[in-house]
Amino acid sequence: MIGLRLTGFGPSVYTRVVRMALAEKGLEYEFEDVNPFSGEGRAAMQSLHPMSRVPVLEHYAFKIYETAAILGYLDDVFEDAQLMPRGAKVRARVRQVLGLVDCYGYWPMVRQVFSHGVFRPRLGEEANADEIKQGLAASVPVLDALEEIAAGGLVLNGRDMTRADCHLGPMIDYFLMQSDGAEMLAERPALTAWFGAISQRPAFLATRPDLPVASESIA
Ligand SMILES: N[C@@H](CCC(=O)N[C@@H](CS)C(=O)NCC(=O)O)C(=O)O
Repeated sequence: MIGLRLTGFGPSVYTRVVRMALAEKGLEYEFEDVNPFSGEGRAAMQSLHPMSRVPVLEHYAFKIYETAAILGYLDDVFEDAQLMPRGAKVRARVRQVLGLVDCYGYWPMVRQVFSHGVFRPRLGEEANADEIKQGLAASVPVLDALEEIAAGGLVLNGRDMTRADCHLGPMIDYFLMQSDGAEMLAERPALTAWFGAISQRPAFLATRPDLPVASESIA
C-alpha cells in the first residue's frame, strides 16, 4: 500500500485526468466515487474541497485538490514514469496546454458540447441546443491554439506522454462524441494524429468511463 486515495466521480473528465496519470505511472490507489452534481455528493465533498469539486487526492494525511497540482504532486513524489519532461521549452508547452484546457477548453468542450450534446440526452435529461452552439463556437480558438502547439511537436506529439496528454485526452474524447465536435477535430491534422496515438494507450483505454448508452435513457 502506498497510501493513495482518490475521491472522484466516474464520468468526470478531471477525475479521469488523474486516473490516467496514476495508470501511466503504474500507481495503485483506493477510489471513492462521489457525484458532485448531486445534493448528497456536494454535501459529502464539503469536507474535502471548498467548492465541492472532484477530484481530490489524499496521500496518507496529505490532501490536495486542483488537477494540475495533483499531477505535479504525483510526479514529485513518485518519480518513475515522469509526466513532466526536461527542458524549459517543452515544460512551458506542457503548462501552456494545462492553462488553455482549464481556462478556455473545459467549459465549452465538456460542459456545453458534451454535456448538452451527449450526456444529458443519454440520461434522458433536458439539453439546451444553444449551449451546444455556443460551446462549439467557443471551442474553435481553443482547438486552433492546441493544433498549433501539437504541430510544433514539443508536446501532444503522440510519442512522449506528458501531463498535457493526460489533461487534454479525456476532454477531447468527450468532445468527439458530439458529431460537430468530431468534424472540428478532423479538420486539425496534428491534433487528430495525436489523439489517434494516445487513444490507443492502455492508460487511456483502462480509464474510459462507462457512460449510459442511448438505449438506457430514462426519458
Ligand atoms: N479546477 C478544478 C476543476 C474540477 C471540476 O470542475 N470538476 C468537476 C467534474 S469534471 C466538478 O466537480 N464539477 C462539480 C460542479 O460543477 O458543481 C480542477 O482542476 O480539479
